[in-house]
Amino acid sequence: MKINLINPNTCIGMTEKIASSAKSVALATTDIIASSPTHGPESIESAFDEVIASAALLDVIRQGEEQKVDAHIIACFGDPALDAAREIATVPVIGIAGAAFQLASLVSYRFGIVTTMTRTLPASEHLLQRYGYQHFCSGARATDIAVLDLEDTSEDIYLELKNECEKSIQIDGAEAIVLGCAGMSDLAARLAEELQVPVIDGVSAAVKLAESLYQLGLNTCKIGQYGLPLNKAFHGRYQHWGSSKKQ
Ligand code: 5HY
Repeated sequence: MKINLINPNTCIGMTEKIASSAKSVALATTDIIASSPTHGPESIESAFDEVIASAALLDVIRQGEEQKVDAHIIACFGDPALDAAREIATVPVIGIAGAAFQLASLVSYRFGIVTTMTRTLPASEHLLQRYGYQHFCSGARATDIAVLDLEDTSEDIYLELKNECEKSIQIDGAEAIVLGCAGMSDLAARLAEELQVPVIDGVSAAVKLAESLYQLGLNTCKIGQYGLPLNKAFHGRYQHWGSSKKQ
Protein backbone atom coordinates (compact mmCIF):
# COMPACT_ATOMS: atom_id res chain seq x y z
CA MET A 1 0.00 0.00 0.00
CA LYS A 2 1.00 3.66 -0.39
CA ILE A 3 0.73 6.05 2.57
CA ASN A 4 0.81 9.83 2.14
CA LEU A 5 2.61 10.85 5.34
CA ILE A 6 2.17 14.59 5.79
CA ASN A 7 4.16 16.78 8.11
CA PRO A 8 1.91 19.87 8.08
CA ASN A 9 4.70 22.21 9.11
CA THR A 10 7.47 23.32 6.74
CA CYS A 11 10.44 21.99 8.73
CA ILE A 12 12.13 19.57 6.31
CA GLY A 13 14.29 18.02 9.05
CA MET A 14 11.12 17.01 10.88
CA THR A 15 9.62 15.55 7.70
CA GLU A 16 12.73 13.37 7.27
CA LYS A 17 12.63 12.27 10.91
CA ILE A 18 8.94 11.35 10.70
CA ALA A 19 9.56 9.43 7.46
CA SER A 20 12.31 7.43 9.11
CA SER A 21 10.10 6.59 12.13
CA ALA A 22 7.25 5.54 9.84
CA LYS A 23 9.49 3.36 7.67
CA SER A 24 10.96 1.64 10.73
CA VAL A 25 7.55 0.19 11.66
CA ALA A 26 5.90 -0.16 8.23
CA LEU A 27 5.46 -3.50 6.50
CA ALA A 28 7.91 -4.23 3.66
CA THR A 29 4.97 -3.87 1.27
CA THR A 30 4.10 -0.37 2.53
CA ASP A 31 5.46 2.58 0.60
CA ILE A 32 5.77 5.71 2.79
CA ILE A 33 5.61 8.95 0.78
CA ALA A 34 6.57 11.72 3.19
CA SER A 35 6.08 15.37 2.38
CA SER A 36 5.27 18.76 3.82
CA PRO A 37 3.56 21.87 2.42
CA THR A 38 5.63 24.42 0.52
CA HIS A 39 4.19 27.30 2.52
CA GLY A 40 3.14 27.85 6.11
CA PRO A 41 4.74 27.87 9.56
CA GLU A 42 7.92 25.93 10.38
CA SER A 43 6.23 24.59 13.50
CA ILE A 44 2.64 24.44 14.71
CA GLU A 45 2.29 25.70 18.27
CA SER A 46 -0.80 27.90 18.27
CA ALA A 47 -4.32 28.07 16.87
CA PHE A 48 -3.07 30.65 14.35
CA ASP A 49 -0.27 28.35 13.13
CA GLU A 50 -2.77 25.53 12.84
CA VAL A 51 -5.24 27.48 10.69
CA ILE A 52 -2.52 28.72 8.31
CA ALA A 53 -0.98 25.23 8.07
CA SER A 54 -4.35 23.58 7.48
CA ALA A 55 -5.04 25.03 4.02
CA ALA A 56 -1.53 24.08 2.88
CA LEU A 57 -1.97 20.60 4.33
CA LEU A 58 -5.15 20.11 2.29
CA ASP A 59 -3.12 20.79 -0.86
CA VAL A 60 -0.86 17.87 0.13
CA ILE A 61 -3.93 15.67 0.68
CA ARG A 62 -5.00 16.57 -2.84
CA GLN A 63 -1.54 15.69 -4.23
CA GLY A 64 -1.73 12.33 -2.46
CA GLU A 65 -5.14 11.68 -4.01
CA GLU A 66 -3.63 12.37 -7.45
CA GLN A 67 -0.86 9.85 -6.67
CA LYS A 68 -3.58 7.31 -5.77
CA VAL A 69 -2.36 6.68 -2.23
CA ASP A 70 -4.26 4.23 -0.03
CA ALA A 71 -4.24 6.34 3.16
CA HIS A 72 -3.18 9.76 4.42
CA ILE A 73 -1.58 10.46 7.79
CA ILE A 74 -1.62 13.95 9.31
CA ALA A 75 1.57 13.93 11.37
CA CYS A 76 0.97 16.79 13.76
CA PHE A 77 -0.34 16.24 17.27
CA GLY A 78 -3.20 18.75 16.93
CA ASP A 79 -4.70 16.57 14.15
CA PRO A 80 -5.18 19.79 12.11
CA ALA A 81 -7.77 19.82 9.34
CA LEU A 82 -8.70 16.18 9.99
CA ASP A 83 -12.40 16.54 9.22
CA ALA A 84 -11.76 18.64 6.10
CA ALA A 85 -9.16 16.13 4.88
CA ARG A 86 -11.63 13.27 5.38
CA GLU A 87 -14.17 15.21 3.31
CA ILE A 88 -11.89 15.63 0.31
CA ALA A 89 -10.07 12.29 0.50
CA THR A 90 -11.34 9.06 -1.03
CA VAL A 91 -9.20 6.91 1.30
CA PRO A 92 -8.79 6.89 5.12
CA VAL A 93 -7.18 9.88 6.85
CA ILE A 94 -5.61 9.30 10.28
CA GLY A 95 -4.41 11.94 12.72
CA ILE A 96 -1.51 11.03 14.98
CA ALA A 97 -3.18 12.18 18.21
CA GLY A 98 -6.29 10.06 17.64
CA ALA A 99 -4.10 7.11 16.62
CA ALA A 100 -1.92 7.43 19.73
CA PHE A 101 -4.93 7.66 22.09
CA GLN A 102 -6.45 4.56 20.55
CA LEU A 103 -3.33 2.44 20.98
CA ALA A 104 -2.51 3.85 24.44
CA SER A 105 -5.99 2.94 25.69
CA LEU A 106 -5.35 -0.67 24.65
CA VAL A 107 -2.20 -1.04 26.74
CA SER A 108 -2.83 1.02 29.87
CA TYR A 109 -5.53 1.82 32.41
CA ARG A 110 -4.66 5.52 32.07
CA PHE A 111 -2.13 7.21 29.79
CA GLY A 112 -0.41 10.54 30.23
CA ILE A 113 0.38 13.01 27.45
CA VAL A 114 3.78 14.70 27.45
CA THR A 115 3.98 17.53 24.99
CA THR A 116 5.93 20.61 23.96
CA MET A 117 4.83 24.13 24.97
CA THR A 118 2.52 24.91 27.90
CA ARG A 119 0.30 26.90 25.58
CA THR A 120 -0.51 23.72 23.62
CA LEU A 121 -2.01 21.97 26.68
CA PRO A 122 -5.56 23.21 25.95
CA ALA A 123 -5.23 21.68 22.48
CA SER A 124 -4.51 18.29 24.08
CA GLU A 125 -7.55 18.72 26.33
CA HIS A 126 -9.75 19.53 23.33
CA LEU A 127 -8.50 16.46 21.49
CA LEU A 128 -9.26 14.21 24.47
CA GLN A 129 -12.76 15.68 24.72
CA ARG A 130 -13.35 15.45 21.01
CA TYR A 131 -12.37 11.79 20.81
CA GLY A 132 -13.90 10.86 24.18
CA TYR A 133 -10.66 9.81 25.85
CA GLN A 134 -10.74 12.06 28.95
CA HIS A 135 -11.40 9.09 31.24
CA PHE A 136 -8.42 7.20 29.81
CA CYS A 137 -6.02 10.07 30.43
CA SER A 138 -4.25 10.84 33.71
CA GLY A 139 -3.31 14.33 32.50
CA ALA A 140 -1.20 16.25 30.04
CA ARG A 141 2.18 17.77 30.87
CA ALA A 142 4.26 20.29 28.96
CA THR A 143 8.06 20.30 28.74
CA ASP A 144 8.28 23.83 27.31
CA ILE A 145 10.57 22.43 24.63
CA ALA A 146 9.70 24.32 21.44
CA VAL A 147 8.82 22.07 18.49
CA LEU A 148 11.92 23.10 16.51
CA ASP A 149 14.17 22.50 19.53
CA LEU A 150 13.33 18.82 19.11
CA GLU A 151 15.53 18.97 16.02
CA ASP A 152 18.40 19.43 18.46
CA THR A 153 19.41 15.85 19.26
CA SER A 154 21.30 16.77 22.42
CA GLU A 155 21.03 14.69 25.58
CA ASP A 156 19.64 17.73 27.46
CA ILE A 157 16.49 17.79 25.34
CA TYR A 158 16.02 14.05 25.81
CA LEU A 159 16.47 14.31 29.59
CA GLU A 160 13.97 17.18 29.87
CA LEU A 161 11.41 15.09 28.06
CA LYS A 162 12.19 12.00 30.14
CA ASN A 163 11.91 14.01 33.35
CA GLU A 164 8.37 15.12 32.48
CA CYS A 165 7.44 11.56 31.50
CA GLU A 166 8.65 10.38 34.93
CA LYS A 167 6.45 12.98 36.64
CA SER A 168 3.51 11.84 34.55
CA ILE A 169 4.05 8.26 35.74
CA GLN A 170 4.99 8.94 39.37
CA ILE A 171 2.74 11.92 40.18
CA ASP A 172 -0.19 11.62 37.78
CA GLY A 173 -0.40 7.83 37.73
CA ALA A 174 0.15 7.36 34.00
CA GLU A 175 0.71 3.75 32.93
CA ALA A 176 1.65 4.67 29.37
CA ILE A 177 2.96 7.85 27.77
CA VAL A 178 1.60 9.44 24.61
CA LEU A 179 4.20 11.74 23.05
CA GLY A 180 2.54 15.04 22.15
CA CYS A 181 4.57 15.99 19.09
CA ALA A 182 5.50 14.28 15.83
CA GLY A 183 9.02 15.63 16.34
CA MET A 184 9.43 13.28 19.34
CA SER A 185 8.92 10.15 17.23
CA ASP A 186 12.62 9.22 17.26
CA LEU A 187 12.72 9.23 21.07
CA ALA A 188 9.87 6.79 21.79
CA ALA A 189 11.86 3.54 21.78
CA ARG A 190 14.57 4.81 24.16
CA LEU A 191 11.96 6.30 26.51
CA ALA A 192 9.99 3.04 26.60
CA GLU A 193 13.14 1.09 27.38
CA GLU A 194 14.21 3.42 30.19
CA LEU A 195 10.77 4.19 31.68
CA GLN A 196 9.50 0.59 31.52
CA VAL A 197 5.99 1.65 30.43
CA PRO A 198 4.55 1.73 26.90
CA VAL A 199 5.50 4.95 25.08
CA ILE A 200 3.33 5.69 22.08
CA ASP A 201 4.53 7.75 19.15
CA GLY A 202 1.49 8.78 17.10
CA VAL A 203 3.35 8.52 13.79
CA SER A 204 4.08 4.80 14.29
CA ALA A 205 0.57 4.25 15.69
CA ALA A 206 -0.98 5.90 12.63
CA VAL A 207 1.09 3.80 10.20
CA LYS A 208 -0.03 0.56 11.84
CA LEU A 209 -3.68 1.71 11.92
CA ALA A 210 -3.51 2.72 8.26
CA GLU A 211 -2.13 -0.71 7.37
CA SER A 212 -4.91 -2.39 9.41
CA LEU A 213 -7.66 -0.41 7.67
CA TYR A 214 -6.12 -1.25 4.29
CA GLN A 215 -5.85 -4.96 5.05
CA LEU A 216 -9.40 -5.06 6.37
CA GLY A 217 -10.71 -3.13 3.36
CA LEU A 218 -12.14 -0.38 5.57
CA ASN A 219 -12.55 3.13 4.21
CA THR A 220 -14.06 6.38 5.48
CA CYS A 221 -17.83 6.46 5.02
CA LYS A 222 -18.47 9.03 2.30
CA ILE A 223 -22.18 9.30 3.03
CA GLY A 224 -22.94 12.03 5.56
CA GLN A 225 -20.38 13.93 7.61
CA TYR A 226 -17.39 13.01 5.45
CA GLY A 227 -19.07 13.32 2.06
CA LEU A 228 -17.33 15.50 -0.53
CA PRO A 229 -17.84 19.24 0.11
CA LEU A 230 -20.63 20.75 -1.97
CA ASN A 231 -19.51 22.03 -5.34
CA LYS A 232 -19.14 25.77 -5.57
CA ALA A 233 -16.85 28.40 -6.99
CA PHE A 234 -13.81 29.41 -4.96
CA HIS A 235 -12.21 32.75 -5.63
CA GLY A 236 -8.42 32.98 -5.63
CA ARG A 237 -6.10 30.01 -5.49
CA TYR A 238 -8.48 27.27 -4.38
CA GLN A 239 -10.16 25.28 -7.08
CA HIS A 240 -13.49 23.78 -6.20
CA TRP A 241 -13.35 20.25 -4.97
CA GLY A 242 -16.77 18.99 -4.35
CA SER A 243 -19.80 16.99 -5.13
CA SER A 244 -22.31 18.24 -7.65
CA LYS A 245 -25.04 16.49 -5.68
CA LYS A 246 -26.62 17.76 -2.48
CA GLN A 247 -25.86 15.46 0.46
C1 5HY B 1 3.44 18.65 16.04
N1 5HY B 1 3.42 20.93 16.26
O1 5HY B 1 3.28 17.45 16.23
C2 5HY B 1 2.83 19.73 16.87
C3 5HY B 1 3.12 19.50 18.30
C4 5HY B 1 2.82 20.58 19.27
O2 5HY B 1 4.66 21.40 14.38
N2 5HY B 1 4.13 19.23 15.03
C5 5HY B 1 4.11 20.60 15.16
O3 5HY B 1 3.74 21.01 19.91
O4 5HY B 1 1.65 20.96 19.44
